[in-house]
Formats: sequence, structure tokens, C-alpha cells
Amino acid sequence: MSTRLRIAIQKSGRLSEKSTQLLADCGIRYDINQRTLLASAEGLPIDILLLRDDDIPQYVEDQVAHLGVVGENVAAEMNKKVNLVKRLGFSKCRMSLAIPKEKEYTGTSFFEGKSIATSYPNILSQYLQQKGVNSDIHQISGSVEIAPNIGLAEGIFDIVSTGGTLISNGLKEVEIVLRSEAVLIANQNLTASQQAIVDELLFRIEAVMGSKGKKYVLLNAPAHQLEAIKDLLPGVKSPTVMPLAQENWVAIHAVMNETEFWEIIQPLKLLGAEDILVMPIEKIIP
Ligand code: PRT
Ligand code: ZN
Repeated sequence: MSTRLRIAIQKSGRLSEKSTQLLADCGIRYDINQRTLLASAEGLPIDILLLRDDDIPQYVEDQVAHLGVVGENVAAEMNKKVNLVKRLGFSKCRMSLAIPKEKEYTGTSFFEGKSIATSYPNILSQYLQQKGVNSDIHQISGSVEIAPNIGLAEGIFDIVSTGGTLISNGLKEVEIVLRSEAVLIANQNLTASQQAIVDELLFRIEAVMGSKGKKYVLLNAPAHQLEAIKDLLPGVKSPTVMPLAQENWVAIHAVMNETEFWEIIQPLKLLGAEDILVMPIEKIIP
């Protein structure tokens, strides 16, 4: 039987949509069976398994799944024997210590002898140990941010994204302990044929990620301005230049970052560029 790889992604939550989208962008198509939460994909010999994110590292260690997409924070907390294969650039957040906003913060020694509520006791105890601070860790499974208000703890250690949740609970962020994003993790004992499928998937993921924020720009310009326009195009390898039917005019095609594009659009127009088209790019294979 030919080798198939099983990849575990979050069933529903903050990671699921982007994980599904990434697989789709990599040409992996599937219909999930809602009863078994397992799907056989087309496009690559891969099966998809839908799980709670907390279960993914263990399943990957046990080779129930060969690959998994999970938050770095969850991978760190579970501390299973898996390899971190690739940071995926989405679901970014940080794990921070926070205290009531009216309290004066004096550095990590603030937490000496105090109680801290969290759903991530392992990451927290490792950090406190590293800082030489002894605190009382209260492990709770949700709504950590209300703990100080109800007298359960004097500080919290939790995920922060915009910071809005902390503010609306009268808390302030005082230490960033870990920065996190979605990561691809892999079992540590893959066979050569399994690894070959991982390599093909990674190749596709890199092509998809490489195109993020990049645009394909086409414009027409007077030929005598070509050198000045080339000087304006930032970080572009070598733009494609083609003559137009209209004499002494050229078409210029180039790949650039969208942010850079906005900075050069007016200078381009001043040099006589016309009919500027900006198009999305799906994949870039270097
Ligand atoms: O059901 P399952 O167990 O699979 O999901 P879950 O409820 O455990 O996780 P889920 O879907 O909420 O989050 C999955 C992962 O998304 C996390 O492990 C992080 O890696 C990542 N992530 C990114 C976040 C956030 N941003 C985030 N803002 N996870 C949680 N939050 C919460 C946080 O707990 C806090 O309550 O949002 C609040 C803070 O947000 P701000 O914007 O107010 O600061
Ligand atoms: Zn979870």
C-alpha cells in the first residue's frame, strides 16, 4: 500500500479557518466526514484529522497523526516529543503576565509569594524558575482574566492579542513571556517515504507563504523613462520589459511588496507611468 500521511488540524476555533485555507492553497482538497472527523484528501497522499488543539501534540508524538498544526504556546505547554517543522505566520499572539492596573509593578520579584491564575502552568513555572521567583500557580481552564477581580489570584498569565480583554478587566500587561504563532509539528520517527510527503507539503507551504503581501504590478511607460522607473522598483530582481505597439512605449511587469508599491505609485506617475495594474499572486516558487 502506498504511504499516506495524516495531518491533525483544529476542529473549530481560532486556528481552524487559517489551517484549512493553508491546506487549500497548497492544493489539498477534501470533504470532512462529520461522524469520524477524518477526511481523505486529494492532491497529495494526505488524510486530515480534526481535533481539539490541546490533543494535537500528543497525537503527533504517538503517530496517530504524523503532522499537526497548533499554536506554539500549546506545543510549548504540552512539551511532547515532536519536531517543530515550520512557523506558519498566522494566529500570532503572546503569553503575558498581567496584574491589576492600579498596582505598582516592580519587576518579576512583584510575583514573589503571590498567586497567579493560568491555563498554562508549565510555561509559567519554567519562566518563574528561570527568574528565581516563587509564586503560587492556580491552574484554571478558562476565563483566566476575571481571576483577580473575584479574588482568586493576584495576577494572571494568559494569551494576549490586542490587549482589549486585559483592559476591559482592569488589568495591565507587565511581562511578555512567550511569542507564539501557528506552527507545523511532526512526529520524530517518520520513514523516508513519509518524510518525502512532508518535504513536498513544505515546498508548497513555502511557495504560498512566499507570496504573502506580494503583488504583480504591470504598467506602461515612455521608453526613455525606463532606467528611472527601474531605479524606483524596490527589491525587484529584474523587471520584465516589453515593447508596446505604440512606438517608444514599454510595458513593465514586476513583483513587489504591497507596502512598497504604495510608496512608489506617485513617483511612478510623475515619470509618466500609465495604466498601472496590480494583481494578486497565489504562489511564488523561487
Ligand atoms: O476547542 P479547542 O481546545 O480546540 O480551542 P481553544 O479554545 O483551546 O483555542 P482557541 O481556538 O481559542 O485558540 C487557539 C490558538 O489560537 C491559541 O492556542 C493561540 O495559539 C491562538 N490565539 C491567537 C489566541 C488568541 N490569538 C487570543 N486572542 N488564543 C486565544 N486568544 C484569547 C485569549 O485567551 C484571551 O482571552 O483572546 C483573549 C485575548 O485577546 P485580546 O485580543 O483581547 O488580547
Ligand atoms: Zn484548546
